[in-house]
Amino acid sequence: MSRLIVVSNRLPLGDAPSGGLVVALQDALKSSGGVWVGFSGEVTPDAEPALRSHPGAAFQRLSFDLTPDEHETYYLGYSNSILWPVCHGRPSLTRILPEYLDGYDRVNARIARMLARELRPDDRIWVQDYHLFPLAAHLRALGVTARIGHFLHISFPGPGDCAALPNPGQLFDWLSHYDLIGFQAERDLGAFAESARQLAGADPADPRHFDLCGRRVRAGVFPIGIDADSFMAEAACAPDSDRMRSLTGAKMMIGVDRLDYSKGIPQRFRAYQLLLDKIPDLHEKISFLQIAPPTRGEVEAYQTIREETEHLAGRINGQFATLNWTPIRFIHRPFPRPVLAGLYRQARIGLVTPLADGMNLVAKEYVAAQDPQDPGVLILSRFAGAAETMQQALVINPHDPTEMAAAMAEAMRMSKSERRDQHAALLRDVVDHDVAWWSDSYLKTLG
Ligand code: ADQ
Repeated sequence: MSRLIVVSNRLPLGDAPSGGLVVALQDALKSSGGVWVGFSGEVTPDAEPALRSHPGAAFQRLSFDLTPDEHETYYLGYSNSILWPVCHGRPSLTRILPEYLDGYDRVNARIARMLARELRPDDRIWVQDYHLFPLAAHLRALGVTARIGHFLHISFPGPGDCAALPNPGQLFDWLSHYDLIGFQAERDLGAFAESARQLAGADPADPRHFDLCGRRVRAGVFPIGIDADSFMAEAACAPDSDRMRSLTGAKMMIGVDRLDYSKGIPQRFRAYQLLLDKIPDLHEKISFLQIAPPTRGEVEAYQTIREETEHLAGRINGQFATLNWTPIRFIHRPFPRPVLAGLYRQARIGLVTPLADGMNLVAKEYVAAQDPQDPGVLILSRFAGAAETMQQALVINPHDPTEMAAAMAEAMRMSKSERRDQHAALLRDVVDHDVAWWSDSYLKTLG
C-alpha cells in the first residue's frame, strides 16, 4: 500500500488528537505507515536543516523549526499579510514587502529538500493550505514523481483580488505542479477557473481539468466536515453548567471564532446593538457569549480588530446592561472541545457571520451539538462555504445589520417544531458529510 504523506503548516503535537483533521487522517496514516510533516511551533535561530521525529503518536510525525526571519517572512508575512487578506477579499489589508515573497518561497524550498530525503516513489503526498502553495514545484524540481495533491482550506480569490498579489502569475505556476487541487466550495472552484483563465491563460479542458502553465491539472470540490459522531456524543454528555445560566434566565446566543477580521465580529456586535435598540422587550431575555481567542497578534490588522471589537462590546454593555444582566460577554480564551460542545448545546442561537470563510466548522459543530428534541437555531452568513450546503439555516448577509437583527429576533421567536425541522435537515448534512467522508473522497480522487 502506498504511504500517505501529509504536509501542513503546523504539525499536530500535543497528546490528544487536537482536531477533526487529525482524527480524519489518523486511520489513513496509521494503516499506510504514513507520515505527517509540519512546523514544530518553535522559532529558533538554529533551525536544523533536517526533519525531527516525534514519537508517541499512531503515525510518524516529522517537524521542522523556523528561524525568526523565516517566521516573519513566510508565516506572518507572505502567508498572513498577503495571501490571507487577498483570499478573504481584503486586499487593502495586505502588507507587501519583497522579502515576504522571498522568505515564503525559500521556506517552501527548504521543506521540499528535507521532505525529498524521506520519500519513496509510490508515496502519495497531500499538502494542506495556503502556506505551502510552492511545495509541489520545489519537489518536482528535485525529481519527485509521486502524486501530489493540494487542499485549500480558505476561499480562492477571483481575478480582481488575485491581481493584488505581488506575483499573480507565479501563484498559478505553483499550483500547476499539483495533480489535484481541492477546494471547499463550488464558488472557489469557479473563482479559480476564472482567475486562472484571466491571469494565466488557463484553458479548461472541462469544468474539472485545466491546461495550466503547460501542465494538466485536475481540480475538485471537497467540502470539509467535522468529526460529527464524537462531537454529538461530547455535547450530549456535557454537564448543563449552572454557572452559565444568567440571573434573568435569558436565552444564550453564542459566537465562537478566532479573533480575525474575516469573521465579521464587529458586524455581529452592531446587529445585536440594533436588536436591543429596536426591541426593548428582549432586554434581559437574550445574552450574547462571544468567544474569540486572539491570533496572529504581531500583524497590525489583528491589533485593530481586537481594539474595535473590545470597544463595541464595552459600548453595548455600557448602554444596555442592568444590575442583573450583561448583554455581551466577550472572552478572549480558547476552551477545551467538550466545554465548547456543552456551551453550543445550551445556546438558543449559533451566530456564524463571516464576511468571507472557506467553510466554517463552527457552523457544523453548533448543529452537531444541539439536542434534537429542543434544538437551537443557526444564523449563517451567505459568505461561509458552509452556506452552499446548509441552506436550511437562517442565511443572512453579514453586511446588513437590519437583516441580521431580524434573524436574531426570528430565532428567538421560532417554535420548537420549526426549530426541529430545520435542525433535522442540517444535521443530516453534517453527519453524512463528516471529516472522514471529506478525506476519503479527496484521497480517492487523488488516486
Ligand atoms: P479557521 O479560520 O480557523 O479555519 P473554522 O472553520 O471556524 O475557522 O475552525 C475553527 C476551529 O477552531 C473550530 O473547530 C472551533 O471549534 C475552534 N475554535 C475556535 N475558537 C475556539 C475557542 N475559543 N476555543 C476552542 N476552540 C475554538 C480554516 C478556514 C475555515 C475552514 C477550516 C477547516 O478559515 O474556513 O472551515 O480551516 O478547513
